[in-house]
Amino acid sequence: MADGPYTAYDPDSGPSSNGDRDAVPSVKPYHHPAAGWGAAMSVSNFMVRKEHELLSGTRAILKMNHPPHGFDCPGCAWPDATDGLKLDVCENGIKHVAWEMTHKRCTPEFFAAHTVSELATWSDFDLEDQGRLTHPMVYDAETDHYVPISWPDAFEMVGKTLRELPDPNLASFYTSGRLNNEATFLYQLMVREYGTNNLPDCSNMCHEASGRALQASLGTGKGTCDIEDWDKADALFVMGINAASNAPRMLTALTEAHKRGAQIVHVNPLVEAGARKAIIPHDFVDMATFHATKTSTLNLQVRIGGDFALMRGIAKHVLEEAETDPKALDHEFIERYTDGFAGYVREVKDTTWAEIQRQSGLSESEIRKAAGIYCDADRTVMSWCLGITQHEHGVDTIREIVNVLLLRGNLGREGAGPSPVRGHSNVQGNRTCGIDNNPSAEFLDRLAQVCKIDPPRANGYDVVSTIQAMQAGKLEFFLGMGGNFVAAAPDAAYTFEAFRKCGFTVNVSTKLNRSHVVHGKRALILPCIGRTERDEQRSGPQITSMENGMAVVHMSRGIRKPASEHLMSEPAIVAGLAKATLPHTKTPWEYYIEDYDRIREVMSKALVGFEDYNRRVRLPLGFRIRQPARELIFLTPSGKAEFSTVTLPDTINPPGVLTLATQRSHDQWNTSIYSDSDRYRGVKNLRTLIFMNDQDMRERGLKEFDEVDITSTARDGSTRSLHRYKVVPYDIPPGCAAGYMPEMNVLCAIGDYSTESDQPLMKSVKITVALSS
Ligand SMILES: Nc1nc2c(c(=O)[nH]1)N[C@H]1C(S)=C(S)[C@@H](COP(=O)(O)OP(=O)(O)OC[C@H]3O[C@@H](n4cnc5c(=O)[nH]c(N)nc54)[C@H](O)[C@@H]3O)O[C@H]1N2
Ligand SMILES: Nc1nc2c(c(=O)[nH]1)N[C@H]1C(S)=C(S)[C@@H](COP(=O)(O)OP(=O)(O)OC[C@H]3O[C@@H](n4cnc5c(=O)[nH]c(N)nc54)[C@H](O)[C@@H]3O)O[C@H]1N2
Ligand SMILES: [Mo]
Repeated sequence: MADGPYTAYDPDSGPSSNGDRDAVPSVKPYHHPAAGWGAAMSVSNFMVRKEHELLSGTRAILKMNHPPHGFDCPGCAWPDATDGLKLDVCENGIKHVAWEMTHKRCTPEFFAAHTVSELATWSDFDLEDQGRLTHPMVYDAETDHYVPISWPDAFEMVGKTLRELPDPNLASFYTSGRLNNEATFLYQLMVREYGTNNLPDCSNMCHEASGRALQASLGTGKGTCDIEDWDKADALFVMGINAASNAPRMLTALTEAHKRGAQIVHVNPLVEAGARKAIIPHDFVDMATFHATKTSTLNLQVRIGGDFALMRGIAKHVLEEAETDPKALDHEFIERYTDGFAGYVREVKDTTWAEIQRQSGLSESEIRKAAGIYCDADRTVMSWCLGITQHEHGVDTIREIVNVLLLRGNLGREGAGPSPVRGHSNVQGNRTCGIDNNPSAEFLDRLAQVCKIDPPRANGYDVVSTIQAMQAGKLEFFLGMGGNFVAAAPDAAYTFEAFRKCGFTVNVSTKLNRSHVVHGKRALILPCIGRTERDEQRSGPQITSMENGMAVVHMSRGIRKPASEHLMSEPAIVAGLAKATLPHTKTPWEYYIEDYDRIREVMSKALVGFEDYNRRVRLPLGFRIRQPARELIFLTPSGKAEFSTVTLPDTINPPGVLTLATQRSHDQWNTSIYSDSDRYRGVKNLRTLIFMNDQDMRERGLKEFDEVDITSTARDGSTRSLHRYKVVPYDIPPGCAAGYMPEMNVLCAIGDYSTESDQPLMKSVKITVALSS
């Protein structure tokens, strides 16, 4: 159990138990291809057994990712197939949709039957398993129950509180990455009209490092690649991504790349299922013949946090090659488009192979093999996700990835470039449409001019500083627009305590979660319609839009009847809150909600790249937001792509200390747990586990399924522990360990965030492991 009163994370009650508490844990290696029949079986099981939604579910899935009549998959941000022919869905996308379409309902009667203190002891799984929220609910401290409240009363409760706060900075407004563009724009407008930039979002824990690194190197905080670039690359580097679980449609790109002879290098401490072989479900011939395609040429099992060293090694190889082969470097590109090359060369030359091997945990020959693949390819795409970002040196590592790309001119041409793989389906759109606690002056100027408001100019709180402000008693109000803030955030004990100190917490949600049962002194749950559901307003059914991880904005149309007649859409909830909060508002909230075209009309004026939004969003494939760096226009101080020149940092632990990466199982969506199994890693019925290397186990006298205490030591010396986790031997480099979020967030100290990106260090928790007494 976790230190403190967090019984939900107690292995005795099962951290996320799928209801089958007697299920016996087991682990055995998984040798089957990713996707394929295993995924198909898992989907039908999930839909029939768990959600009883096979028929209507199947109908909905056929409309997924198929504009103009379908909705955008609320799963990951991987782009849709552009030919419109394929059944462009995956196992986890389908599970995600089925999760939203469940027949189960979490009603006022449910809340009447359970006190909130009781619910706080339930597992994350059990909370969400109550199904869709049906009514707005308010916390009644006297009875310790949530009780129904009308929408107007709920809005007024928020409005009155916000109107009476002496300083708008006493409130913070979180966004999870699912919120559509229209709701996002209205939300940030409301918050800025109210007077604060306290707009933390899930990006603060996710790809903040990518934005900062790409901004510094290239002058635009996004990747430059399209899905077509993935289709044309000769070499693909896939770093720190569990593709088969978290971006399964990437497997299509990988199998197709392999079939056309492209090289695929995976960089990951674990050899994940997506780095072996796969069968793509829409490839009917392969499905029928059980024909699996390889998805990897080379797997580099880097030490956790060793990616910077690996990239430095690749750069060193390229520079050494260039001594005999002038074509190893793209001299013309470097000369014309980049700045800082000479300084970078010095830095690389000063880094020894010995140091590169020590820091990366890879041998020189392994690194040279990857570098050889890179040098042989005319066009290379390098992609990454959380394995790269959630580290102290995330920004410098991504900048080193860009350095390597620049050496051979892999930018601004087909089949080449940096390509961060984003998480939530609209997390990129949230930033584009203004969710940013550090907004640029240009953005605010334009917003001020178009919306006739006077936005605040000071930077606001991000996720970590929001929690710290709550702890310090400096935050009276919190609104979560989607997501599950307390469970997703680092340092469960600290964050839970902070949340409970907050005067008033409000969550706009589809399902019951931890952020409702760990709550402020006053609390509201505002239930909304989901992506799959029809959004009817005065002018009729509305479309909304999202931006995928490759900057393509496209429309989505919900097709199902809302889960309850009492639900409101997210744009309408924002408008309701805004009207109640801003008595002198200049924004015509109601007018906007009657017809979302009117919101898009103003967005087309306020946001760069959204000209003619209403027409272009209805194009079959939507439209791509212009990326200057893709056109070799660099909005950097030098006007060129900037090499970063950083000395390779030392990230090796003292003896006895392991680095823990907290990550997802195959059967969860962030804090939403679908089951306690992790199929591709061969784990059944167990989440309170820690994957360890054999040698590290031997040194500690541990064997499989031994129960251990895991203790993390923060930079400030404070410690946090989890008890009686089961050890699972796994093929992971020595000195490294892995386990599951959100349970392990108990171990992530609030003060341990990157000095480069402010991101919590969720993939480099320093731990010791010992047999439980
Ligand atoms: N089904 C499903 N899909 C999802 C999500 C989900 O929870 N479920 N979440 C969504 C979200 S919000 C996001 S951000 C993405 C997350 O997608 P991922 O980034 O794949 O998420 P994680 O599970 O955290 O896995 C990180 C991967 O990095 C590896 N890793 C850990 N440390 C290191 C390191 O130091 N170096 C390298 N090279 N690799 C390392 C791990 O072994 C693991 O394979 O997925 C999105 N898609
Ligand atoms: N230790 C550790 N912690 C991590 C991470 C990690 O790798 N390790 N990853 C981090 C990352 S990358 C991310 S993105 C965050 C995720 O953090 P969040 O985005 O805050 O969390 P989710 O689990 O995605 O949120 C799930 C909840 O969203 C609500 N929801 C679902 N659909 C909708 C909808 O359409 N509208 C609304 N309003 N609500 C909806 C449901 O009520 C559900 O309970 O977690 C972070 N936390
Ligand atoms: Mo994320």
